[in-house]
Amino acid sequence: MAMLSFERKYRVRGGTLIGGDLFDFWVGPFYVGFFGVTTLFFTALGTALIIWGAALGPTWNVWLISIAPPDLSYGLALAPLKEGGLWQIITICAIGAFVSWALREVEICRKLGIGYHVPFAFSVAIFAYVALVVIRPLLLGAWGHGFPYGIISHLDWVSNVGYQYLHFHYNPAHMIAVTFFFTTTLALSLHGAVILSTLNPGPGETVKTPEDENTYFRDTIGYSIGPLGIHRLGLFLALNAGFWSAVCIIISGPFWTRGWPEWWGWWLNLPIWR
Ligand code: 07D
Ligand code: 07D
Ligand code: U10
Repeated sequence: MAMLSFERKYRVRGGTLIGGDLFDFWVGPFYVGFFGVTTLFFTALGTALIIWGAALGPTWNVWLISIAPPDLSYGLALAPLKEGGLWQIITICAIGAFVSWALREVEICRKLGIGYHVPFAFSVAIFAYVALVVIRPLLLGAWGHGFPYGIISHLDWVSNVGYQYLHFHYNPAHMIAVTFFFTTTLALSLHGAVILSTLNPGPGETVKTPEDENTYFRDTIGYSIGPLGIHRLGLFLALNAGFWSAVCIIISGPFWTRGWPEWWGWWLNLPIWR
């Protein structure tokens, strides 16, 4: 079915989680919905506050603009706007916008009658962000442990926090997360490549079948996971990358305060070596 006639067919009322028919309409290609409105509200407010924070700061250089969280001495209290309070409200707006976006995705899934896989996947990204700016700061007792909102400054934060634990590569959950990230790109490159090789052959050649895809992998590595399986695997790998990232930063500080290389002492202390 052509895209435009398909849209006419499915663009019907219903499936909303909240608000009934009130915002159940489209503007151009965009579905609006109650959560579209809340997305726009939080995005507009958050962006305006970032621009205000930038105006207070020393630079308009887009790479250097940075909105810092409050000093550690404020603990878990609210800080004055110019001393981290802005960061706190921007964080609320960011979470409000991300969660609204996920719920708008849910409403669109309900309209289409498809599974909730996409909003579920986005929820894992939101979880990683919340781990950084809410869960870990709460466990450490100060909002000052969140990362600053700036393009270069957030890189400085990652490096500084990494070196606080001497050698972040020794964090076992970071190892698992990195491995999942790498495996995700391997899986996507294999999948993209095999699909193009069969479905987009040279001029004059015929399009091949999923059997050819299966056979290719059976011939090379002895096993094919299949056309549905590769998508399950891809989602599994990608969600684990985000999930273990959240784990690796939540345990750094709240559950392990020394350098990460030292964590591996358990291996040297195994009774079998004695
Ligand atoms: C391609 C989808 C499109 C999204 C894009 C990002 C903004 C920010 C805001 C000026 C894959 C849009 C960017 C809206 C502008 C202001 C105030 C997604 C795609 C194009 N980072 N990070 C980047 C964010 C964290 C790290 C780039 C966000 C953690 C490292 C971009 C978050 C840690 C490097 C960016 C976030 C961390 C980057 C490219 C939130 C650990 C890089 C992102 C909300 C996760 C790379 C200069 C990209 C870079 C980079 C955005 C969090 C580490 C500016 C929105 C604190 C090591 N990050 N980041 O393509 O070039 O994502 O930095 O959590 O090297 Mg970051
Ligand atoms: C948090 C982004 C969420 C985004 C959301 C959406 C918008 C809208 C609008 C485009 C999680 C935002 C949307 C704003 C945009 C439009 C229109 C994603 C998030 C909700 N590391 N490390 C990781 C590697 C080192 C350190 C994760 C590799 C060093 C610290 C990943 C290497 C030291 C932290 C990872 C390496 C160090 C991490 C990041 C190599 C520094 C974290 C991915 C090859 C000296 C962070 C939860 C992620 C983390 C993290 C990879 C090296 C420190 C596994 C490959 C040794 C402190 N590192 N790292 O989490 O786990 O994405 O955060 O050397 O905090 Mg690391
Ligand atoms: C996949 C797939 C598959 C496909 C696919 C895809 C996965 C089966 C069939 C999809 C994949 C791709 C297309 C490939 C490329 C994608 C990526 C590389 C991922 C990264 C994507 C991007 C970088 C694009 C990001 C763009 C976004 C998020 C759109 C932005 C949208 C808006 C701003 C509007 C949002 C709408 C809302 C909230 C609803 C309400 C709407 C309205 C009221 C109308 C519109 C209003 C506006 C535009 C105003 C905007 C105002 C804002 C934002 C406030 C700002 C305020 C200020 C003060 C500045 O598997 O195969 O093929 O295709």
